[in-house]
Amino acid sequence: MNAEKLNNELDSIFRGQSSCLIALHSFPDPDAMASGMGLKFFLEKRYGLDVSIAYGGLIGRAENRTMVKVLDIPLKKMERIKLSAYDRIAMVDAQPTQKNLALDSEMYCHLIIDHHPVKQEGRTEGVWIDTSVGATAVMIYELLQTIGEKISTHLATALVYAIRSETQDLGRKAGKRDIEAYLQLFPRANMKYISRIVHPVLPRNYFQNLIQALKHTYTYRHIMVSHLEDVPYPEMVAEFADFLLRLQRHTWVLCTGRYRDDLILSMRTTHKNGDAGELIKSLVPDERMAGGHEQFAGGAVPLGREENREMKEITWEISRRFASGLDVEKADWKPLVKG
Ligand SMILES: [Mn+2]
Repeated sequence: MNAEKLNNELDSIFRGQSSCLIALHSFPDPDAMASGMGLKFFLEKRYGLDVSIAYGGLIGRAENRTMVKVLDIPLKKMERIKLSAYDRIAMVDAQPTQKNLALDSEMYCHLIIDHHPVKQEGRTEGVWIDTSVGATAVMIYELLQTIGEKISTHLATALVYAIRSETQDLGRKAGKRDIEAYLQLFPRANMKYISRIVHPVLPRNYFQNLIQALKHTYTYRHIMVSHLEDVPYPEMVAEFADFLLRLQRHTWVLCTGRYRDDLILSMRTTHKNGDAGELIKSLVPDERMAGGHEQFAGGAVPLGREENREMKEITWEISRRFASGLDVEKADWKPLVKG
């Protein structure tokens, strides 16, 4: 399947309809938001539909909040949406599963566009999944090219930022198509907007969270673990994992943080052929709740009413299995910072 082929299929899904809801995963990232924006534009132009974009959870990360503000992305909260008011439902950068919270898992999505591995085998109609690109935004760009409509500065900026943030400035899992889309969109994007998004204003509690996180970070040889306890928003776990991976001579990091009823896990490695996606599956009780690529992976462990003491036991057991998965038995963890 490619954009051209999908475009032919779309007629039977959308022609004659009047509205569509685009569902993003909960806690949407730049790729999800830009993809939603791009698909909205496509459906409006090609089928004259009334399109809303909705997400569950919240947008916590300062960069993502700034992106919504600067690019004026029209997002609605899923809880305020009346699903029956829409003729069609589309999902981008995610697939309907029990765990994406934004939609009922029974809900039928007429269209799915995603670059993550297939979560539910079998269905082909209205589904375009392509794991060979670094971002869903690239697929959306290719789809937009099939209709030849002029893309606005806001949309071009969103897609450019999505590709660069999802691939760490084209350094992580970026291939030929990612680079091509990026270069073609780049002249149409607004660099002042991008700069504001990349260097967002930070709330005071960001620094409190940072010091808290640093105090909970331990190292042993080339491995780091950090257990952030309660986090104000789930993406903070991945954000901090990316940050820690910059420590010299350390090549693997695992971060955990508790958000509501889940312990969120985020793993990173500098090894191009590391197997983070496989290793993280061995750390969670249900391997369907974890996954990723060579260098980055994420997962979740559902929690009960654990007290702090039990939480410590759980997270240290996860650390032990993480180290053991990297052939380090009996790690003698040392705090990263003093005091
Ligand atoms: Mn994505």
